Amino acid sequence: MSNAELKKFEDKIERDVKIEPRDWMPEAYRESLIRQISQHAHSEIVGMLPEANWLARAPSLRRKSILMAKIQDEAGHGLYLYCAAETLGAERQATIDAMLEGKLKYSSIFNYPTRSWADMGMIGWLVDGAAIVNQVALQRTSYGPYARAMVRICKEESFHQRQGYELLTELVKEGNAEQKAMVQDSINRFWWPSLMMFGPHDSDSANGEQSIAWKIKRLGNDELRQKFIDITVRQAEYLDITIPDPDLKWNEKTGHYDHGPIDWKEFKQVVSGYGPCNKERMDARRQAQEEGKWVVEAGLAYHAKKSMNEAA
Ligand code: FAQ
Repeated sequence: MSNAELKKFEDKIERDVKIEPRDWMPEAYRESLIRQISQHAHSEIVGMLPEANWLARAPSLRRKSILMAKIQDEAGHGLYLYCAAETLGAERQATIDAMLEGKLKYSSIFNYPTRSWADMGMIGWLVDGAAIVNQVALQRTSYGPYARAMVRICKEESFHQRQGYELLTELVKEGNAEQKAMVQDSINRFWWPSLMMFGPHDSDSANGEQSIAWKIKRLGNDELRQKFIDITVRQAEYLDITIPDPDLKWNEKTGHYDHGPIDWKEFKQVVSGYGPCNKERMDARRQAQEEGKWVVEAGLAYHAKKSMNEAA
């Protein structure tokens, strides 16, 4: 690395010029991007599992079509993101293997079970809602392919969030007491894990400061979490359901909602492999790898033959 190269990189970051795959970049920047982008990709793919659990039990054809389209979108998001990681030299199978071996993470939220139909609405409203808040900021991330992937992903996540909220609105406004109770039970289980999606407090965020300096992350974990809470409380009021946090209250001085303490012990347990569904999720991904091997092999063989024919 020459000083001139580093200076050029820092100058681009300073002027908000995107870093592109062929540009010189510090090795630590490249590694941190591979870490974050591939974890993000894994989250999209593992995130398909809790919803797939309800596909065969959707209450109507309309709901089933929406859910199927959403799950397929998540697969697409995973693919854009694996491609973005590949532009940095991360071989796709190697990053997938790293996840299966527990060396690369995926979002903690997908290690919780989906017990009722209301959970399909709750995932759309809260999980996709939290993902959008995070990803809108990532549209301005400093690495070009990641930023561009985020633009399209955010548009689709917005549909996901709305279908979830619409599903819940129907359950609480047109449903019976049992259906309304199902929505309340669902938010009781999903509220705190949704707040954990934003990661540890900034003071405990190992990568945060450097990622913000490199403009990989544009906002800190706490600021994003607060934005999400501020948006979501009003939406919960409209649904007439209770957010399970007795300390949640509007703070006139700060212009934000204060919230109670997050259970970081639970978070650590889930990200280190001991959440309610970690084993089930990884078993399902391993099985998919095994059963899908022939598809990958057939695709690669087709591609090799096509390239040979073109070269001939
Ligand atoms: N779960 O130093 P920081 C979606 C890890 S979107 C698991 O603050 P960083 C859409 C973190 O990796 C959900 N691990 O880390 C969808 C780090 O460990 P490492 C995915 C977590 O990177 C909806 C350590 O803790 N979205 O799924 C979590 O600066 C519905 C210390 O943390 C993204 O990935 C967590 N919640 O900030 C799909 C967005 N939080 O890597 C299907 C992109 C933290 O050093 C259905 N990622 N960790 O071993 C990001 O914005 C960042 O990576 C953060 C973490 C904000 C997640």
